[in-house]
Amino acid sequence: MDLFSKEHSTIEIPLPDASISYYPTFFGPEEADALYEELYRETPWQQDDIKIFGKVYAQPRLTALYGSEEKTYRYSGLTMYPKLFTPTLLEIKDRVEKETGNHFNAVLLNLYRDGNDSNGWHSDDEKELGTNPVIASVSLGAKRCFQLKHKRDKKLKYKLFLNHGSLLLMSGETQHHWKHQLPKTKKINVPRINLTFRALK
Ligand SMILES: O=C(O)CCC(=O)C(=O)O
Ligand SMILES: [Mn+2]
Repeated sequence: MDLFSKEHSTIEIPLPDASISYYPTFFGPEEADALYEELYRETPWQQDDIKIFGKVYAQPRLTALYGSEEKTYRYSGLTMYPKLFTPTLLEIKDRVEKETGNHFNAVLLNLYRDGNDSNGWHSDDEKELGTNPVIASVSLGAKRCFQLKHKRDKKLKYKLFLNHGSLLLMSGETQHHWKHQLPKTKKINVPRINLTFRALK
């Protein structure tokens, strides 16, 4: 076994009131390329409307929800009904579960077609996720900036660039105290796929 294998390098993000680990090379480059190609082509991407402060907008990205059961997921005035996990998604889920020791029964896929697609400030704190949800987020494709800000202490901010093939794990009280977003950027004109594994109660 190669103890120095890059695949196992983990970076603990040193933020107060949060528990966040980053695995920059969770999937090797070839594997990440193959997963990206397959998910890009095979996923039935949809663009839903969301409601923010009573106003309806088209979501600034495409999404798909998969799960092992028929549990619905509600956020921003939208109710999503999962499709059953595909073999590829089950394989990714298995790898994430083995590495993190957590169990997930749903995954939300996001497709950011280019830098004009985004995900605004939010916490993953919907009631379906229970208290202290664990969110495991896999990134494929374009390297995009992921930002975090503390809910009360406005001085506390952090940003990191999520690599092709990386995993970001948010757990503990992170969602109580922090918001995150994926801002628009003029610098990127290629797609990124993100998979956020979740445990719906
Ligand atoms: O695309 C990302 O990295 C973040 C996705 C996200 O925060 C979400 O789907 O809740
Ligand atoms: Mn989120």
